[in-house]
Amino acid sequence: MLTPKLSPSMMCADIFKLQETLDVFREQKIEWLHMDVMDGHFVPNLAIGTDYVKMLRQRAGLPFDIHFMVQDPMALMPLFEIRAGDLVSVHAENAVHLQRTLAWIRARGAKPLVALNPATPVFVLEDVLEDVDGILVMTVNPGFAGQEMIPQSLKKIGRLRKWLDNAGYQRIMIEVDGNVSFQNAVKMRKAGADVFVCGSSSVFSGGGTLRANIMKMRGILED
Ligand code: S6P
Ligand code: MG
Repeated sequence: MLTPKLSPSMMCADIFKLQETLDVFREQKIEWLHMDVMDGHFVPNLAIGTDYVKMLRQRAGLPFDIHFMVQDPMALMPLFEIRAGDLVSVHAENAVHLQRTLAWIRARGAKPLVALNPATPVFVLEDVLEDVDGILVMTVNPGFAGQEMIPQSLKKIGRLRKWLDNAGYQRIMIEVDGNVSFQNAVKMRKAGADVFVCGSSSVFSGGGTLRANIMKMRGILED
């Protein structure tokens, strides 16, 4: 099993406390910052634009995990300065030339991931396993923070982990996104998840300070 890693969702961060938030992330050695890019077409919402990402690049000093929930990723990805060490996810549902898109991401030195909506079966990945470093399993329907995890997601994570391991792809990480609460994170980890998108259900919840919540999540996942 790969070491658990955290990717806090910047869509859930308090913009009035960004400096403080980034300081805590660096101090806590957060692995990636999760950026939800939404175009109002692929999902019924708009989120995180190019200027915001650019501004965060200048201040963050941490790699990004950019999740493109957009109709045409090839048209929009070049507007974001993708860097070596970033994770970049594109959805399988609308990718006609998925392999080409993944190769484009890899050519920029970033780690390509395919994202799957809750209703998308894992077998669509069969012919791109060589081209990815991870699979992002959506555990809610994408578009909004603050939703409930779809319970059958846990079985899907388990099935995917088993399939990847049996096929010799232990290196492929499974990222989980959507209602990764402290409670759900334990179940997701048991099922085989490696990267945890932490949003309003955990690190940005009102239940504790940001630092305390990150430490709690690390503790839970490392047990
Ligand atoms: C949802 C998006 C996610 C959210 C995250 C928020 O469409 O892809 O990355 O930002 O799910 O976290 P939470 O804990 O509110 O679900
Ligand atoms: Mg996301």
